[in-house]
Amino acid sequence: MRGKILRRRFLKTGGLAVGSAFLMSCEQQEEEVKPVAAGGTLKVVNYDESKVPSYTLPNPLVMASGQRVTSARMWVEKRRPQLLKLFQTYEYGRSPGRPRGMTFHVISADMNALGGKAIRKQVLINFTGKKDGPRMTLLMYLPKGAPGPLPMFLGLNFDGNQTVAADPGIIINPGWVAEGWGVIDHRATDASRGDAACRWQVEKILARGYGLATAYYGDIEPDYNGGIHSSVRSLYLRPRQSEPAPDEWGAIGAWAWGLSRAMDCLETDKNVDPRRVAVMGHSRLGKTALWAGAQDTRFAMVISNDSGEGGAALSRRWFGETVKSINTHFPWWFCGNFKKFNNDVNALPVDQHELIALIAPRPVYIATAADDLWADPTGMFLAAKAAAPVYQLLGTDGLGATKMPGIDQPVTTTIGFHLRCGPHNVTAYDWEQFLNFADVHMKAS
Ligand code: GTR
Repeated sequence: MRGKILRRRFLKTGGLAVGSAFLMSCEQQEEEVKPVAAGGTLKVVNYDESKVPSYTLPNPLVMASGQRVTSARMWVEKRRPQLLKLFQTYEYGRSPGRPRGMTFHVISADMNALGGKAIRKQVLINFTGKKDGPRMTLLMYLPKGAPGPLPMFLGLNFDGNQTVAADPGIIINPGWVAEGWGVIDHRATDASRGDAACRWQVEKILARGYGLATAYYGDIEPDYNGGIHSSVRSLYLRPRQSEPAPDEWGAIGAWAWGLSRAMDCLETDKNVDPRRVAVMGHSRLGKTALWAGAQDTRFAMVISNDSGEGGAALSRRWFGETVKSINTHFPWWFCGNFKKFNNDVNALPVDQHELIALIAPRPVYIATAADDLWADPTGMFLAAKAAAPVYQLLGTDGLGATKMPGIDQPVTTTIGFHLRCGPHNVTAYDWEQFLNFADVHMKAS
């Protein structure tokens, strides 16, 4: 329940605070609290561009020693591993690799799904191969009759695979899900089928010649404080260890790990082209998609929608959500060390433009929404822009905009970007841009 309620509550409170101009420094801001209707408290948020204090971003092309990165080779061999280690140590935590004994079993296949437009497969991924071990179900749709192997979008969903399309053949997730439409006592019912269909646009994706693979993020870790004990993370706790060490993975690390396990599975499917898999996610799962793509270079493309703080938005920019706020409200998302920067974000050895840079030279698309100020659309654009020198060093065109593009004016250079009109969500418009971007950068095998 917690995950969904918090998600909704914060969107609301973030919205209520829009327009509040508070003349104060960052330090003062952290001390201030403002009561909200839901009965909780919300740190005062800055939504006033003129109040953003100046900040200096770390240069992705300068080594920790101060030495400049002057070649693609130096980036790949020296700076990239250094940055990856910093993100692991201070923000998302270290994750384990592929577990031994993992198994994939196709538990359902339909060659005539969605009125004959699709092939639908459901694959049980058993992470340890043990009978009672943790598992996730990967739902796959492939366009029927399209010449394969096919390019794919892969993303985690919030409420169970059955919410992705109103397709009676999708297995209803039997585990804990957040309260919401068609959910009774944290168990999904038939009524939840297709509840998130507008966020997935399955038919549109298939009609454009792409497949879609998705799994429920709660199969990897349910999204609440203490969810670790029903998470794959608990498999890796050492005897007498009840919490991960300060540099070990949080829930975002676990969800990203799950995406890599889904990729392990896709690699075994003859209908899928594993060199053309785009990892996609929205909001907290947009943060997850970036972290998955940064670590796992098998993902050919990364699409991050409204990812905000801890995603594509610059942490050092005081606008919308802050590091302190996210660590306070969602302490299980990041690693323990990240909390050390709650009151001194400028001491963070990295910032989010360097997360984007870790994906280079692979195409990355940063989608934002004009009313989603909590996620700081400008901060996401500035991060994309500050990642561009790395993309250019690696021989790509970087980001084809020097100023924030207008509403609904997508940019489709190797770093892609758009500012959609409207609120925090994934819409048909967003998917059209993701598909256009994929057509430019991933269509040809
Ligand atoms: C918000 C959170 C954001 C974003 C969002 C979501 O409450 O503050 O960072 O991730 O939830 O995932 O829906």
